[in-house]
Amino acid sequence: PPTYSPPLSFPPPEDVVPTVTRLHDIYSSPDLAHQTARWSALVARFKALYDRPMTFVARSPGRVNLIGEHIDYSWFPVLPMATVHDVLVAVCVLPENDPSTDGRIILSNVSSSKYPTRVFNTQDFQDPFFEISTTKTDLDWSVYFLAGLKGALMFSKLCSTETSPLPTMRILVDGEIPPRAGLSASSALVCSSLLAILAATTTSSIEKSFLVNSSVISERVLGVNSGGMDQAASVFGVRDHALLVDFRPLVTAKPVRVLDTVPPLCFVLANSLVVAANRAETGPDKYNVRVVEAVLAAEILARKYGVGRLEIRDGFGGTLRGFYDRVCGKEDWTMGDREAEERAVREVVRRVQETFDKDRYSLDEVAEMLGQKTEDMVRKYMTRFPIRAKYLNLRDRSIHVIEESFRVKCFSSLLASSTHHLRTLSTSESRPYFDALGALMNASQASCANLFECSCPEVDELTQIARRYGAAGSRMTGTGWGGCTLSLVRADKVADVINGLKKEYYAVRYPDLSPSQLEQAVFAIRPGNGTVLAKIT
Ligand code: NG1
Ligand code: MG
Repeated sequence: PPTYSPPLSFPPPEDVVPTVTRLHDIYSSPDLAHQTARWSALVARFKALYDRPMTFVARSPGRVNLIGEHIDYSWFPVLPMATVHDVLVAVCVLPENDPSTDGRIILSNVSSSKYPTRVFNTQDFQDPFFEISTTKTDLDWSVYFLAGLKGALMFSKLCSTETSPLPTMRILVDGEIPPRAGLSASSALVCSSLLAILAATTTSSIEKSFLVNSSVISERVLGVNSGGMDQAASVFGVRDHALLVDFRPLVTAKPVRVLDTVPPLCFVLANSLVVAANRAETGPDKYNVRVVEAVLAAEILARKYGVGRLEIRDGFGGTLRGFYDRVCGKEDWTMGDREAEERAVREVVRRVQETFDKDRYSLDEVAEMLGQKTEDMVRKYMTRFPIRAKYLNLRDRSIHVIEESFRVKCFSSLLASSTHHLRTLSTSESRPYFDALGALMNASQASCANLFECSCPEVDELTQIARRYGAAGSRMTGTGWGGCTLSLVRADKVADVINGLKKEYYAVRYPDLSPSQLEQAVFAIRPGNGTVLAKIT
């Protein structure tokens, strides 16, 4: 049977955003031809547009999450990977004495018809706490750039980093991450914009953890009370590896190799083409409500079981991780004795069930359990981020979070042990590992659908089709309520799964997709490298 040992013990990678000069340092061989053409086109386009060469590129990838959904904001570790798909922010900083220096930042996009050029005055950003207007229903693409810019200015100031004033800049963005698909194109644009501004204003080296923390907080100005998974995956990504991202005591990412097993593990991504719903305009009904449910559940449980005050996450509230650690009396999150761990999970779930005996509470009832007046509770937890909710479900959300965190623990320790042993196993001997990993993904999907209620019929259907065509496991990835599914597939089954999805999902629901739209909707995906700064020589 699969073993859940040895425990994960990887040295954390160096905490500095690398500066690279060759595309080999970013991409793997299968991607080099395409990327070489793409970067050359970008260089030429920049020169044609601005009549001067770009001098550096801040590059950040998207991410898919293997397992650990909606638990990052409860501070539990998650297991995403960075995608090869990325966003490039190409920059030229105009020197003070250049005749064209005009105090403007011109922001263009290679897809200029979809993402029109925007012009800003550096003067408008003299106060780093400037407002970004997010009242429009459809956010302009430039707000993600502005969030990154604001984050760079704000955090340099708060951390008293030596920075020069914001210079005149010319910028050209080239993104290859399908937007609104649950691949975190938004976070990739925030991270790369933030890095671009830092690179333009400071000569000191930039720490990955600084970039992650500042990107997480700056993306929140767009109205979503997000955890840190997307930014961590984007920044810390390592090719061919998933990342076990932990948020406590600091944000760290341990790379776990996923590709060199026999037969290789592959992942197939399928976009339901139902728009994911954590954007600023829909967050109030969905994502932000889940964050509040998780926080209030943690606070009520801590109060009821007298475990003491919980550490507060980003000035917002306690976390279920905090409660869990107190109950188990342990702070470190590695897999110990599996049976003992499972007993601990059961015990915490039992307490959740004992505390919340129904699945829907009015705000007044929640406030009473919390020992606060409703208006105080609303002011404290439900005003900083927009929320529209009359009822909260504390029980099912908490059970999902606790059990999902255990699935992450099992999945990551299985992967770690498999990379130590699987290469020496025959196909039939390795089969139980695939089945065990797949079963964890399937259980995650069921829990997201039934307890966390963040899936949707189209996404459920994609996972069922993928399993029917041979996937070991299949689940939604990202915020949900649409977006993508990720399936774990053995190399020899990848084509079957992709063809099955095309035939039974896309041909039925989206018969009018062009071949290239179809290629963008369903494809095999490999983990790629994280954020880099590329110097153009
Ligand atoms: P996506 O789907 O990329 O927007 C969101 C959150 C993550 C995490 C997942 C659910 C943002 C920017 N990201 O991801 O932090 O909570 O949902 O696991 O809101
Ligand atoms: Mg997003």
